[in-house]
Amino acid sequence: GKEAIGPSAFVLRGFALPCVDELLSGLREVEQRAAFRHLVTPGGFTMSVAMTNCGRLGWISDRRGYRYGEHDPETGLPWPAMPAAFARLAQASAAEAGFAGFQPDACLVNRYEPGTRLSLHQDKDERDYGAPIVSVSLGMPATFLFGGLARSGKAARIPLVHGDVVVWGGPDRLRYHGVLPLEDRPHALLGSRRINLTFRKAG
Ligand code: MD5
Ligand code: FE
Repeated sequence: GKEAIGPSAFVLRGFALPCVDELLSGLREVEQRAAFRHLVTPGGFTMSVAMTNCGRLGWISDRRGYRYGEHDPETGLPWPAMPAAFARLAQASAAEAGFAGFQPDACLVNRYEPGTRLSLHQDKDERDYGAPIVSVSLGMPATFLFGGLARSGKAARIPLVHGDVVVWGGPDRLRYHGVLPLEDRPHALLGSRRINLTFRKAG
């Protein structure tokens, strides 16, 4: 099922379920090489969501700003390669939503624990806003906030559960969005965690 949540944004309910085992083994490899960490914002706040990356480019934040880079600043090593199962799912999801030929070069991995949240923001650090963004939800459920092109105005609340995939493109790509503080509703495979894989063409 393809559920439109905007002119060019779609929820694909359960689209990741057939490949969850592969995604979780890919995730274990990624986090062994590039551990989850809490980034600091340019304003000096430590993010409650823990992050890591895979693929050629990784997103980071520090006191100097937000940017994509080829190396993990913690180790100096290139980010781990994007597991094949990640790339396949991202491409198939984009195609399902009408964006054939999506080839992400960046996968930001977000780890939420009970009480953590992502405040309203826009994703503006990528070079080409023409490419869609694909997000895969694993583990505990979350409430996604989907706002408009201005920070003010009210945001729709969209429940996302294990296996859901969301694709944003076109005019929806730059909408404000966030995630409400997570409730502790432990998941059978992931326990008290939510993992979100966010695929982008950043470079
Ligand atoms: C998450 N992560 O659930 C979300 C999923 C992030 C982030 O927001 O920046 O890491 S990606 C949601 C998203 C991406 C791009 C555009 C829009 C939503 N949107 O226009 O609503 O961890
Ligand atoms: Fe975002």
